[in-house]
Amino acid sequence: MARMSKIRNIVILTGAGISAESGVDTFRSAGGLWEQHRVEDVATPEGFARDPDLVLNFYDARRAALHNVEPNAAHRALGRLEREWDGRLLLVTQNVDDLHERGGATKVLHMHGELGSALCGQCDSRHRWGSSLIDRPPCPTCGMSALRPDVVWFGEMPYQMDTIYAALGQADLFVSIGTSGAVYPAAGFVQEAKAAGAATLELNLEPSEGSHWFDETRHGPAGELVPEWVQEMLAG
Ligand code: BJW
Repeated sequence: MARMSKIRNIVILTGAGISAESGVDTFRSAGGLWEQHRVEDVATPEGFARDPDLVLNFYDARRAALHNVEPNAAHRALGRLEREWDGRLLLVTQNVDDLHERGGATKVLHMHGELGSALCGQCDSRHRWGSSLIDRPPCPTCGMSALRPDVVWFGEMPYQMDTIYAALGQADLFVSIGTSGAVYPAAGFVQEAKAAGAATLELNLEPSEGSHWFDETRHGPAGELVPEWVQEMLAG
């Protein structure tokens, strides 16, 4: 990878493709979640208002399914990079699973929220949450039965955008892993990083919608590409 010796600050963006080899469904691939469910029904505030049971069941099932999956070589490689990289590293994920953490990463920014968290629609408090929401448990803070999945739906603001844009503005290298580049603002991060002078690298099974923005693209399974790239970075 070009300019490796000058790289100190790395920003990594991951998407559903990094968890595909763990058995977690992606969204837009053949047979993916958006072929099984209408996005308007399960990933918008309007869909939740229309049919909360449908949405709560959808996320309860996905939360429960996390018990049956394990991190793969790509998650573990990023955990290793966090431990061994002596520059700055920000790992931003669009994923709501916890496979980065279980793969050894400790500082993960979940910009689209987490299945393991519940958000109170009444008082806005957020709570670690491991069980189902369909029976309308009370919010631990305000007591109202108003908990929803703490995930970011279309039309809602992703989490910690100020932190992400600040890191992109100082990045020497931006790496996008396993994301289709179909959803903003994440799809625009490569352009932000480029504007700040960062080198940009895509690691994805196939060319994403934004492949042409990257200086370098490598195509193949994340479970192979990510450990190879991490090894290159740590070898200097
Ligand atoms: C592998 C692999 C392997 C497979 N190895 N790779 C018009 C233009 C521009 C923007 C907009 C617009 N109209 C509306 C918008 C904004 C909207 C948007 O982007 N819409 C697009 C559809 C155009 N965005 C928003 O609304 C966002 N908020 C926002 O903009 O706030 C500002 C605002 C606030 C208020 C009012 C107005 C504006 C919020 C977006 C929220 C996205 N939420 C979801 C659901 C989260 C919860 C859940 O998990 O259910 O997030 S949607 C879904 O897509 C999920 C993902 O995080 C996200 C991205 O998907 P991802 O990760 O890229 O997965 P896939 O399946 O698409 O791709 C997988 C890739 O992996 C593929 O390329 C495969 O090839 C690859 N792959 N196997 C390596 N083994």
